[in-house]
Amino acid sequence: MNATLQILDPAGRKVGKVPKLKHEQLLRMLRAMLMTRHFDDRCMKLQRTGKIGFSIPNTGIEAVSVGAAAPLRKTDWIAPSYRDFGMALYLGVPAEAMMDNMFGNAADTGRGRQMPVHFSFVEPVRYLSISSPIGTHIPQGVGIAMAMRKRGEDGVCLISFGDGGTSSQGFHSGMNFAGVFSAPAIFLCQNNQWAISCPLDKQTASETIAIKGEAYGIPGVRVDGNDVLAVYQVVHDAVRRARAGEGPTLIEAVTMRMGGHSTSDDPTRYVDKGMLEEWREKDPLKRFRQYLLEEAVLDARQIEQLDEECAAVILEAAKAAEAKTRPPLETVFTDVYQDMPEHIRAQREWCIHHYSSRGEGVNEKGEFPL
Ligand SMILES: Cc1ncc(C[n+]2csc(CCOP(=O)(O)OP(=O)(O)O)c2C)c(N)n1
Ligand SMILES: [Mg+2]
Repeated sequence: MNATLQILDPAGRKVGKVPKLKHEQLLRMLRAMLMTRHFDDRCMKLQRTGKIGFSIPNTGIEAVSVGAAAPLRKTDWIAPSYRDFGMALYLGVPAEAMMDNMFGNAADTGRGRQMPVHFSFVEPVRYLSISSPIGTHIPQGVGIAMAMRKRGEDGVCLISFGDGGTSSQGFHSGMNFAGVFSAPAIFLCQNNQWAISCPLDKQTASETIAIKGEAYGIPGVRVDGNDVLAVYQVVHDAVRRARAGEGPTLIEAVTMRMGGHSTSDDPTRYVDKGMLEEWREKDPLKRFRQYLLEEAVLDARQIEQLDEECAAVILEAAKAAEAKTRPPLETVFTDVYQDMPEHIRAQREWCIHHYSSRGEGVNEKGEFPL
């Protein structure tokens, strides 16, 4: 069994070797974790008040996403899971761009074609479009890593997935290929104990998820996923190995999904209250905050101010995204072909004519509604 790396215990006390990080970096990590929690909270409220259709709770797993994003460079790639708000927020994606996706408005990079939470960014981070099917992005991420190597770049690809994702065919083929060809990939499994209502002991008979690396010739590391410094350290080491051509690493970040699977789920039907209480004590934000206070990086008032500032930024982002127009009907036909084939052009014209003739507000440019 793999030992679990911990640097901060649940009370925020140092129990391991602390990575050398500047105050600005620590602050940036705290800010991204706070932003993630507020983004999550705001999205839940927007969904419960009928303003957006769907969201994916991220509360409780902030340290995994932020700790894993922190060692990356802008030229690296991320093949994310849908529970990775913190990666985008840490790497500088504006909250408003993420809210544009939540509302599926005209400014959304996916033009409202994807579900909410299915972000896709090129700038300021190479963030592969999120896939709903579990595990399909794992071999895609390995492909990205191999492509960077073949081009002579020293980039790496961070591939993030859940405990349920390890039962997918994509996990097997991705890990196997990466192991054989030493792909510069980091496999980050966010073991949050559940795959919707399926608990970990029904997901796998393996002792740990990290141990699965052995079958593919890939080192497996287990880390406390609620300890942002420990996650940073193991991902930092894995990135260094991948960049140096030493091959991939499988990381199991042990954490807990503190909310439902999605806004369509009722976890009270299957998650034991006692289990939630136990994990609430291990809250990643509480722990990091305590550490920063003890190290005098920030005082309580500064943390409170930062928290309020993050809440305000998220609220403004939501308001701005809500106020934007919907994507025009035309966008159903754009972004696929550079030169639109004749049969698609004919469908486009039929579509615009059809909705205009029903009085459903489409102008000749395909803008909808008028
Ligand atoms: C191939 C496939 N099978 C089933 C589903 C339905 N589904 C959506 S999320 C999910 C659970 C995934 O759990 P896990 O990988 O642990 O990620 P988590 O949601 O816990 O972050 C399932 C079964 C799907 N999206 N794709
Ligand atoms: Mg899970």
